[in-house]
Amino acid sequence: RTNGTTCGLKEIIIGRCYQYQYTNRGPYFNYQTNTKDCTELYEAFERAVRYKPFCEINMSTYEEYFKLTLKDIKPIDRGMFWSGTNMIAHIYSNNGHNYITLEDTLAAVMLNQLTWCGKANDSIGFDYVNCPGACEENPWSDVAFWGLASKTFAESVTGEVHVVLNGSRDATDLAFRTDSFFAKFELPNFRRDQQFNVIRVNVLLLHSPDIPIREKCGEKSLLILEDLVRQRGFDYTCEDDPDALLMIMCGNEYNARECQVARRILRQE
Ligand code: NGD
Repeated sequence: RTNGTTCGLKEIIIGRCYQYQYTNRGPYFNYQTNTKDCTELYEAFERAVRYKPFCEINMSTYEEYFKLTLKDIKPIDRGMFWSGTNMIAHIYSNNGHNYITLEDTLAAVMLNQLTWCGKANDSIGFDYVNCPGACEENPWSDVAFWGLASKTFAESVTGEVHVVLNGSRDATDLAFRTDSFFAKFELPNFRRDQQFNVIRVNVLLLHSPDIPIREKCGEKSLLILEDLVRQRGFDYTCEDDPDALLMIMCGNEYNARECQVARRILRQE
């Protein structure tokens, strides 16, 4: 990474928080119960990172931030996770109207796609020129924010859970990678208590139109995932290219050969 802290970090975070809470609200928003003070949330974030060298942070750095922003949500049967399918999964989740991904929560909306790193002995306290990539002496700094975001979100979901995976990644990058955020921070943190429980993990396995299929349900890395899911006591299902998701993919790749059939069927009178 060669970029520094995003210009206007504070204004963007506070603005996104207001936007999320005061313009997006609707009945579908019942997964976040109370309205929060945006300045207070920004200050919790700032206390965690400002003046602090990037390589000295870890997951506990952000504990207070996520306690304030993410601890009170409870997606029931609507929690959605993704790996290698960022864009499609979010078109499908539809800002929390349909499913709820981490990125549909206030905690993640405020920081998604932003870059930041603290700077010690500095009046501004953020480095706007350059943020380090991974730190050799502290691999946790790199995954501190999104790792704890993933863990906290995974602990909040109950009932049915959906995972959108990519079965068209190239040979070195399987649909279920054991070093992904999903494998390291989400799946291991699904709850299985008496009243607060994940019941079933449903895999939605996507294959990009006209791209060679690497893995289908029941093959290779999907077998590893199924094992892990069942070991933890959850039911497991896997579906290749569910219609709703195929339509989204074909909406983006209208001219793909594999989308022609769907188009003809749609146009039949
Ligand atoms: O080692 C890493 C790394 N690996 C992936 N990514 C990484 N960022 C690091 N700093 N260090 C980033 O995560 C990269 O920008 C990818 O675009 C993104 C997702 O990686 P992907 O597609 O391989 O899937 P993962 O399983 O690793 O992560 C997606 C799941 C999903 O269920 C979200 O709830 O984990 C959550 N998530 C993780 C990382 C980042 C969300 C984000 C985010 N909103 O930026």
